[in-house]
Amino acid sequence: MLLSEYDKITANALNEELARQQEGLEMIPSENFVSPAVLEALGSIATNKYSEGYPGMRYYGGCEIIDRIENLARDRAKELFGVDHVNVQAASGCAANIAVMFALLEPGDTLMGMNLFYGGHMTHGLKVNFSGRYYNSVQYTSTKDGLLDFQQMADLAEEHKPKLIIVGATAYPRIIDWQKAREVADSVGAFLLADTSHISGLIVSGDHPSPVGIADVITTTTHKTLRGPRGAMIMANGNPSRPLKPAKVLKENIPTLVDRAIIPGIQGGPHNHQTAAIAVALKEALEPGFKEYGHQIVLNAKALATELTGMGYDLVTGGTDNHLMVVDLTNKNTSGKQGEWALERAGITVNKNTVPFEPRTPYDPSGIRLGTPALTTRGMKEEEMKQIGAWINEAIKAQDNDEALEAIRKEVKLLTDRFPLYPGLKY
Ligand code: DSN
Repeated sequence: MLLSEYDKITANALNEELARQQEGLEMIPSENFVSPAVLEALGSIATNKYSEGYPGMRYYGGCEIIDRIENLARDRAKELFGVDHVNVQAASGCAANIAVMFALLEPGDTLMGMNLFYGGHMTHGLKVNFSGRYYNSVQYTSTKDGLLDFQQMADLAEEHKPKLIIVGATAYPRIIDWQKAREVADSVGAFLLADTSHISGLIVSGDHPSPVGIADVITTTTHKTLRGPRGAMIMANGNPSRPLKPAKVLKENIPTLVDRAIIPGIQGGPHNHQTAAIAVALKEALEPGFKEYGHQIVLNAKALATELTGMGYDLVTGGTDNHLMVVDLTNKNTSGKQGEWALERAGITVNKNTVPFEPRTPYDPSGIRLGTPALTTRGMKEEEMKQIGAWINEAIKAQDNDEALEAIRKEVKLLTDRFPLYPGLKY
């Protein structure tokens, strides 16, 4: 039975969400739109199969074809990023990072990562996260200008001697200097984890330097700038032992340690429909057109940043070099929460975000975070960014004026109608 016949409530909700995605401007920088081919693989019968283990070493029968799919995803990722080993089974970014910690650390060991409220991530050692409760977490922040503070990182490393340093961000608009992070890690003999979740698509397009050959281990989600399904990958150089034997915590054993951390460490059966969709997304990322896509994400972000700065908006670090920007709304007499709400009613989806040295609270912070990956997937360019910048300004100024916000929403709809998303799709 078709979904629309069997469960109208769910089908209708999906149709409403489809309309929301089609009619609005999706500017949360960690979101994107997968291609119809990725969507098809994600909704495929591969979800029916259990396959705990790895290709050629499964705990279940009937895995021959799933092995082919997983090997395809792994091989494409290896080619795309130029690494020896890729694990494609982590359910998502948090699980990928937890697996790396489980692989390299014992409970109580010291790790160091960027504080979430300065642009880092929960799994980089936030005290209320697994990474901050089961390990002794030391958090670095930023310079007063919002830039990665390598001097502070080096000083904290010297003082606390972390076994693992995590570098990577969810709200950092500038290029990350992996080499400087490597120097800090080497100064105390720490492992270096590069969390490239936000920027892996830009690494593929050459718009951000790659940490391959610098970091000991690299994680990425697959659904952000990489434009795949929800999922994650863990990459390292070297090859895992086969069969996966217990291994000492040494750099050369990272592929083995990571594979063992995923299963039997923290996960069971891989999500094979997700692996199939990752394989398709990686084929797309290997196409020459993906490089153009990455370049355009950055051109669009820069165009939007210029527009907003020109209208007096205060951007953390003064602008952007990548796919996102964090806008401090303090000088516009509003907060991140109010700004997010006003923009949502105007058909523009963003998320409230803390700014470095945040004086407010994470639930009602000073800023909003905006990004261009999803709009770029729809085909929008600098001209549209200029118009969108003007609408953002109007919506922020309108605050609670429903009529003004509704008028912007209508204009937004006229624009999004020109950039169709999933034509013909209906649940
Ligand atoms: N939730 C992701 C983001 O929005 O950046 C990070 O996990």
